[in-house]
Amino acid sequence: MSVNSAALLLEGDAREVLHGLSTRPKKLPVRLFYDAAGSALFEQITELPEYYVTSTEQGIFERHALAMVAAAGGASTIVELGAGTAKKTMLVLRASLDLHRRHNNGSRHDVTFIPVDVSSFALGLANDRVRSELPQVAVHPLVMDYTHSFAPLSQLPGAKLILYIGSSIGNFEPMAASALLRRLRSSLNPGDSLLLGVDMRKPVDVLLRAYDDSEGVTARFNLNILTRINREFEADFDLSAFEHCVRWSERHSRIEMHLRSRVAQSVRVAALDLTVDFDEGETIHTENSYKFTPSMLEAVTFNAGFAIEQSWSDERNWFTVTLLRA
Ligand code: AVI
Repeated sequence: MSVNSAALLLEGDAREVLHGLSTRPKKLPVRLFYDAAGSALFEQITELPEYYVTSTEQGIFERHALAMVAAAGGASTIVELGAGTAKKTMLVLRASLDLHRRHNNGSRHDVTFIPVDVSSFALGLANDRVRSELPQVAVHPLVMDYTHSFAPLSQLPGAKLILYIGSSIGNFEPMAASALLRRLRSSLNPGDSLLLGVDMRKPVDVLLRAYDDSEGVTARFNLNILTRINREFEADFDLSAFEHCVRWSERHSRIEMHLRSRVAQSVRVAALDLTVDFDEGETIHTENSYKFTPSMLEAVTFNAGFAIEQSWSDERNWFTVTLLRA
């Protein structure tokens, strides 16, 4: 059977892995990074001094969370897409509680938090953290793949504030980013708003260091995708025969992560009945991380039907949190 007809019989990850390893340049879907080991490595990345993304965005929330929540009209339901360890979210929830306390004399469960993720493990962590640190907040985790549908969000009562932070939108190509935001917008009601965190362009050496850190955590994060394919698709990738490789693409305004084959080699992926041949130096493209200019941000959000209401940034303008209205 040819690769193309075999691909028709497969679904989801299997189909994409087969397709990605059979095309040139080779590629793998970015979501495969986030198994338990990959998610733990990503948490380590967020603590690295070189990975300015998390600390810079955190600083913006520390300074402006109250202004953000007030500008969003004091929505009492806060939805977070992609539940992380919720550090920044805690700042928004605290600000929201503050605002409600001032207006409603602090009645219990004024604020509802809905973390949304495909991983129930990630949701469990977010749930535990919010419940133990902010017992006044009602938490209702929602297991959902928001890259496909936002339909359940339109059923939620009352005005909502959606958080899509951490520059996760930067891992989508601009057209796909607009399409995702457009789907999100169609599930919002009048009065709902979106806080979107995006990473901005900055000196290339800063970007390269952020994605190729001195401790090699990002390299391990990148290589972990091969460990996952070995486990889930019975492959025999030898991790020592690949190296982490980071490039800046000026044309696309994005950081690219690749895995470069150190030697000419063949890799067997038994579960897909596939043999993958690599030339020496050939790469698998594993991730794009777009870095925005103000006009890129405007285009991506405008194409999704959103209007930018207000933006907050750090003093270096390295990161922007934008409040969008449908
Ligand atoms: C999740 N995402 C926003 C991260 C980023 O910066 O693009 C993923 C990441 N990849 C390598 N380091 C961090």
